[in-house]
Amino acid sequence: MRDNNCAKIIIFVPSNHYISMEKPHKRYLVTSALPYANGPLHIGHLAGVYVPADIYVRYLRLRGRDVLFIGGSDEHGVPITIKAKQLGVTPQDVVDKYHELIKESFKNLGITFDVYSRTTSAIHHKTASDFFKKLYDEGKFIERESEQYFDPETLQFLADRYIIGTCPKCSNPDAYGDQCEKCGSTLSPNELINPRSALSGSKPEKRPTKHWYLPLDQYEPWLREWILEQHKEWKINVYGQCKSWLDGGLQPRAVSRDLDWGVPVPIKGAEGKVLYVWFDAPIGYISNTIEIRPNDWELWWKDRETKLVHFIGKDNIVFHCIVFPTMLKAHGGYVLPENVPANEFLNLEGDKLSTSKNWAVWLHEYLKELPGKEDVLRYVLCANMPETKDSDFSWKDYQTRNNSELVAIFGNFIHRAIVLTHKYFDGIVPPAEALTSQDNEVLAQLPQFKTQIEESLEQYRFREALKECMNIARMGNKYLTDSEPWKLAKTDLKRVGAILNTSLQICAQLSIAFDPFLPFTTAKLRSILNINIQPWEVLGTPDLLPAGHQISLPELLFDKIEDDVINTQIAKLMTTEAPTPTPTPVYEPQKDQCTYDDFAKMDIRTATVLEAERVPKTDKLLKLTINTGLDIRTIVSGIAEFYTPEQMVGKEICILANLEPRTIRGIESKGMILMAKQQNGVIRFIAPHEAQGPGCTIS
Ligand code: B3M
Ligand code: ZN
Repeated sequence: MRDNNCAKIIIFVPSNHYISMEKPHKRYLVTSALPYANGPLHIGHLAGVYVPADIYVRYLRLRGRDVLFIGGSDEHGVPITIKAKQLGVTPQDVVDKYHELIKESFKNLGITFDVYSRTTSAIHHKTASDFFKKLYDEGKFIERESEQYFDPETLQFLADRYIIGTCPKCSNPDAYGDQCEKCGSTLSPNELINPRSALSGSKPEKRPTKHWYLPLDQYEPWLREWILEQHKEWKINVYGQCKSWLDGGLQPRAVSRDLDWGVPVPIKGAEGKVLYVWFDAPIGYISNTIEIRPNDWELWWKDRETKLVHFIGKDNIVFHCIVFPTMLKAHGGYVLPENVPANEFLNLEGDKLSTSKNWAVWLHEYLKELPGKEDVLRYVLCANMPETKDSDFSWKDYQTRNNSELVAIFGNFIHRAIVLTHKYFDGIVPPAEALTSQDNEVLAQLPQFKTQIEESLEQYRFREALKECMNIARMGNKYLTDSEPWKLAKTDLKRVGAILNTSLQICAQLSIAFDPFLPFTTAKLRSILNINIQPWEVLGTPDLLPAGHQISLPELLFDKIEDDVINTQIAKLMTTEAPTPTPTPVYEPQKDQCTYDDFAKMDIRTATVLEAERVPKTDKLLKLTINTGLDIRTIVSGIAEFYTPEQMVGKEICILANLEPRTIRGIESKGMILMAKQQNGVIRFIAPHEAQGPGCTIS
C-alpha cells in the first residue's frame, strides 16, 4: 500500500526514531504554508516555515535536483473577513494590500519561490471548485443538516470566530467560538456560556443549515497504515501529533461554510455557502503549480517519482497530515506528501509572539531598519529554529550570534585568508606545493563535513547542518591561527603559499556549504573569490581555486552590531502597542438605480431625542424615545458602540419614519435613525443643519 514507491532503506535508531536514506527522486515539489493575507509576516512565520523551506530548496537546486518551490497567500476564510471589519474595508482590499507586502518581504529576505500566487486567483477558484465537484459527484461527501448559530439582527450564520461568550474552562467573558485566547482551550460555539454575536451583540439563534462533510472516520484505517506504519521517519513532533489525533478517533469534517467570502460551493442550492478555507487553501498548492506549469503540472502532482514535502508550522499539522492527504486520496491520482517537517513555535524574548499585542519582529520593518542584514536574520532564525520544541528569539542572542559567530568566526576567517593572499601574493592564489600533514588533515575533513551536512539537511535538521557549516569556518580559523603563516613569510614563502592555498580552498568550500543558508553572503564571497556559483557536488573537493587565479579585494562579509542598535530594537519592543490599523478609504459602490417614486415612498423627517437608554445585555443597542413631530415613539438603534445614552439626549436627528415596525429584543422599534458610516466603520448620526425642530420632512 505504498503511495510513493521510491526505494527507501529504513534504519532503526533507538534513541530517536527512524531515519531514512533515500535514492534521489526525479523531482521535488516543495510547498510552504500559504500565509493568511491579513497582516504582515513576522519572525515566527520565518523560523517555523519559510527559512527552513528555502534552505531545503536552495540545497536541492545546488545539487541539481528538479525542484518547484510553491508559495502563495491564503486569501479566504474568517481571518480575512475579521481584518476587513476591523479596518472598515472590503476583504478584497485586505488581501490586495497584504499579499503585496508579504510577497515583497519574502523576496527581500531571499525566499526563492518559483511561484507566489494567491487563492483569489481565477485559476485557484476553478481548481478548488473542480476538486470539490469531483468528490461531490462521486458521493465522497456526507451531506448533513445541523443547527448553527445565526445572528437575527445581521441575518447571517455566524462563523465560530464571530461568536463570543464565556469560556466554560476559565470564565473569560470574551472567549471565541473556536478558542479561548486566555486559557488556550479549543472550543466549539456550543460550549460557550451566554453566546453573543460579535457582529451585532445580539443573542444568536440556532437555525438549520446544510453542509458537506469529508468523512475522515472512513479513512482512518488507511491513515493509520500510511502514517503510523509507513512514515515512522517523520519528525517526532509530527508523528506524535498524528498519532494522538488518530488514537482519539477521527470525525467527519465540514468542508463548507455559510460565508460570503471564499470559493462558492459549486452545486445547486448552495447559494451563500463557500468552501471551508482549509479545504481550498491546500488546493492552492496545486493551483499555483498549474499557474507556472500549465502544461506539465500533472507530472509534478501525479507522477510517483515526485517527492512532495510540505513545510508548515505545528498548528497546521492535522490539515497537512490528515485532512489534505485524505482529500487527495479521495480524489485519487495524486501523490501524497512524502514528509511534513513541521516546526514548533518561536517565542520572542521569552514570551509568546502575539500579533494582536504587537509582540513581534515584523519582517518588513526589520528589512527597512536593518538593511543589508538579511542573512544575519536567516542565520539567527536557523540557529534557533524551533525544530523539535519551541525556541526563543532575543535581540541579545541575535547580537551575540552576529558578533561572536558570523563576524568572529566566518567573517574573520575569510577576511584573514583574503588579506594575507593580497599581502604576500598580490591576490593571486599561490601553488599548493609543500603541503604538510597538517594541511592534509584539514583538507581530509572536508568530505566528512559534506556528508554530515547532507545527512542533516535530508532529515530536515537545519540547526545541525548550519552548525556543521560554521564548524568548517571554525576549523579554517584555527588552522590559520595554528599555522601562523605571517611568521614564515620571511623564511619560507613556499610554505606560506601552501597554507594560504589551503585556506582559500576552505573559503571556496564555505561559499558552497553556506549558500542555502546565507545566500547574500555567499554571493558576496564568490565575488571576493572571483568565482561562479559551484554545484554542491564539488563540496569536499578542495581544488576549486587553481594556482594563479586572481581574487578580488578584501571586503567584510559581516559588520559588528553595536549595543545601540540592539537597544533600539529592544526599546521598540518594550513600548510596543497594539497596531492601529490604517484604513485605506474604500467607498461603498453605488447601489442600483432607483426611481423618484422609490425615493418618494420613504418618509424621512427630522426628530429630537427625548430619552435614551441601553438595551440590557447588549453591547450595541440603544433604546431611544423620540419626538417626530407627529408622535412620540421608540426606535431601537445599533449605535451604542459610538454614542452613550447621555450623548444622545437632546440631539436633533434624521429618521426614516415609515419603516415597517420591528421587534428587537422584545421592544417594538418604529423607524430607523439615519447614520453616516465612515470608511473605518465608525458611524455618526446626521444632524439637520438648519432644521426647525422635529417633524420637518426631508426630500
Ligand atoms: N493560512 C494558516 C496559517 O497561516 C493557513 C495555512 C494554509 S496552508 C494551505 O497558519
Ligand atoms: Zn478559557
